[in-house]
Amino acid sequence: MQDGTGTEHHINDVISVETQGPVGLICINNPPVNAASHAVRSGLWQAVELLAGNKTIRVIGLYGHGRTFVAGADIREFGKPPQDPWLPDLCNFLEECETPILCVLHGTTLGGGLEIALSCHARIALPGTKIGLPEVTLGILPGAGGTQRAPRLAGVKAALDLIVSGKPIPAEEALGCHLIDRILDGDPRQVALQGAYAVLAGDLPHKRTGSLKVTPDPAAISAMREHLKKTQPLLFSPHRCVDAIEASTSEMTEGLGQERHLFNACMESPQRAGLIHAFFAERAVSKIPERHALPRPLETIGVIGGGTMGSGIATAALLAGFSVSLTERDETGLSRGVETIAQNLEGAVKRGKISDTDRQSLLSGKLMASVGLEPLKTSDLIIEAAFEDMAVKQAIFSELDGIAKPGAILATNTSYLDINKIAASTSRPGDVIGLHFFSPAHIMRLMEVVVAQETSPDAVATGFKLAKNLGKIAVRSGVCDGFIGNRIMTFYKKAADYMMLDGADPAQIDKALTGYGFAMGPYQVADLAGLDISWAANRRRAATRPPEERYVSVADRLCEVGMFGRKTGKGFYIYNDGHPHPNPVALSFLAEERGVAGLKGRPFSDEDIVNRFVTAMILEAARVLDEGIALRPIDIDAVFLFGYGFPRFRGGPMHTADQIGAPELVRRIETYALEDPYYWQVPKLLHVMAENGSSFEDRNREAL
Ligand code: 3H9
Repeated sequence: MQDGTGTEHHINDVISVETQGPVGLICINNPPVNAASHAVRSGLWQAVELLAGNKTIRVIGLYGHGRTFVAGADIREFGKPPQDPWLPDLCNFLEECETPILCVLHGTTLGGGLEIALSCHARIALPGTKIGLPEVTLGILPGAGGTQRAPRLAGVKAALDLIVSGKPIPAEEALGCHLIDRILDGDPRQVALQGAYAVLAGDLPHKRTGSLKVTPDPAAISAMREHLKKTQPLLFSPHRCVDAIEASTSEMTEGLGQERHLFNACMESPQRAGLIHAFFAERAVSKIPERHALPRPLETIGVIGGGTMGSGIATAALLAGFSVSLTERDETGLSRGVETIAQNLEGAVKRGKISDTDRQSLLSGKLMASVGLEPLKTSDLIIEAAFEDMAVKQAIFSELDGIAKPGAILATNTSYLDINKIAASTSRPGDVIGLHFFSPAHIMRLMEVVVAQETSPDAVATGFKLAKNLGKIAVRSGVCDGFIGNRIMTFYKKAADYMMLDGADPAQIDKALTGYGFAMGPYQVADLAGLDISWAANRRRAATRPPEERYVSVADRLCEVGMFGRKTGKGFYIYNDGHPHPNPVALSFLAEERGVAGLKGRPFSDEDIVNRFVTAMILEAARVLDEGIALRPIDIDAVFLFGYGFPRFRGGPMHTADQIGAPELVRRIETYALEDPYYWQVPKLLHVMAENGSSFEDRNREAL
């Protein structure tokens, strides 16, 4: 950490100081991301006090060791009793320091890290640095002076964009809006030293950000408020961010006071807990029992089937830089697949993901398309996305067994079928795994990695590695009908159908659930996915459906008259002008079905709809957990957050269950059971939790 001639002194485990003539250097070394933990805050305070008290030191250079300068406050400390010094006090202390402090930004200088930098008196970023205030994505606002100092340097409009979007910007843009003073190449320590001498020489001006005045911009403030009202009406913290930035036109101390008040309100909001849970869920899912196994090499990916799923998977693999071999049964299917991939890639160009030249070279250089399985003999990993039928899949896997090279991973994209049976049709069940993508596969972030009885640990590790390469979030699931996501969805979809039969119209159910924060309601989802998809599964399950189970056949009847949802323009809704309008045919089928069941239809409040739907989701999720299909509650949360449009600010179904509490969930289920004792049965796990007062979070903590 030191290669000069000065003296080095460790303040504590994470902060060290060094003197180089008139320059004092402070280094933060708190891997992995130099989060501003209590040790960092107290060590930094002491280091500045030490150097500021040394009359020979005329400038201080502050930098971070490792991959980044401080990436934010330590999120793990949120919700625990605060420990002095607080980050806001530290930032004020840095700003007040008589000795000028130069800060070097590198890596991802985010949140509290940027707030530290803004409190220093000059800032230099290394090329490639990403600079941002992402607090809003965690349900809070920059609470260590960020809402006051960013507008002082960059103006109200730029501060609004940075803080309300939460999106990091490149160093060049930060330079353009004066958040930083210079971009300089080198390692952080060298740049700190060089910058400090520039400050000493008067080449790099230094100033106190808090002493600057903000020019009011009421037009930008009200435009942002209007925008948020339309786009994020349910979220709490974006609106508070605007309030705090508006306060930056006051004196610094007054603005900081206002920021504190608004920050505390965000911290107390349940949305903060939900969003931070979602942040950790995204990272927790990779902590699987197989994480120490060595993934197999991955260069070429084979895809069997050129339908929507197969083409989407091939697109995702191409976009991640893999060579892809697409196969189909015949030329017609193959050209349809290639055409879909070409369209998907065009979409990626439009979204700015790739250039048109990239698109052309992916299509001509990385994609190989052929009829029959033979060309897959060189693929490292083969994903079958053929028709959802056990006999079809077994035939493919048995043929593949004779073609795929030794060590190739044989994956199925089945969404419901028993992977143990598919694996049994090969002589190498250890290589067989489920990789369940979600449609559109090149866009949706979730991928379930389904581990069958004999799947080897390195095959599982390879599935996770593939997900990482594709930019997806992989969740480990055991084998059952529908795995984690579709199994739970099949169950809660019934709760929606029963409410529909008992009196709530599909549009009311969808509206209540989107009002709760779901991206779409169950009937909008069904129309989008295609009613014909569940029609096939419904027919498959019909033979084993117990007589006590209520069954609502509106969707099946729509399929019988050719209404498959969006793809045919009609389903639960009609889409003649691009917008959904209730389909009278669906409503008449519903009325007929109510008549046959002797039901008049009773009113449901939106609250009742949400409670029944979410309770059903939690009920089946508790069973999935108890059976060991999901490793931990947080894995189930990740599935629903990243694959099923569950509102991120609510943290997922299991996090929501903890907010409701097991005793209340048991009470609800027992009440609903008075109407339908077959469907509403309290799962064993919820009974146990209600009795011993434990939570799903307790289970996460034990497992992680
Ligand atoms: C804030 O600053 C509030 C202030 O305004 C006011 C206070 C008063 N804390 O993502 P990765 C962990 S709010 C604790 O896999 P990458 C992470 O959990 C904060 N831990 O790496 C993981 O642990 P594990 C504002 C953190 O390279 C490990 O580091 N800042 C924090 O893909 C590696 O993370 C943010 O919101 C943290 N702040 O991405 C930034 N950050 O290995 C949040 C990370 O045990 N962080 N960890 O699973 C990020 O966006 C990404 O982590 C980052 C690196 C881009 C930095």
